[in-house]
Amino acid sequence: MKSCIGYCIAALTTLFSVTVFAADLQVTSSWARASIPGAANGAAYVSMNNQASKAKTITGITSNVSDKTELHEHVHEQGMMKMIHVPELEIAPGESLTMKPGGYHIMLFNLQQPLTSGEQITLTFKFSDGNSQDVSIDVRKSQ
Ligand SMILES: [Cu+2]
Repeated sequence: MKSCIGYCIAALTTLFSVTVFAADLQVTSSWARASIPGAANGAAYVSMNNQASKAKTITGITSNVSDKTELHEHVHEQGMMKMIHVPELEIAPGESLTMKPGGYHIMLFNLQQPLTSGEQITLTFKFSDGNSQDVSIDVRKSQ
């Protein structure tokens, strides 16, 4: 019993330190929208805080459920709401990136199968420093 507790604490400590070391960006909230029947594309929202001492620049996103994945932003243009692809986005040290419907979001193009409430998908963020970070997110009907 005692050795088990010791082992578990050691395992937890290792896990914790590895997580803190690897994750410059701490995910503060995340979800993906459950698919409407027949929809080819999906949307995901991942808010994160840059805990590194340097700026982090997102240069690309991939997912395990779509052919193509892009970071998008909504902009108003001549009275119209329009989505634009954001190829790169810098997050300054200590700053947060907030994604939400009508703002920054991740587009999942050509879903391999509909996203179902309760399942998890994995997004991989790629950064300009060559690092990448996997984020598992829950599929829900709404926020
Ligand atoms: Cu979009």
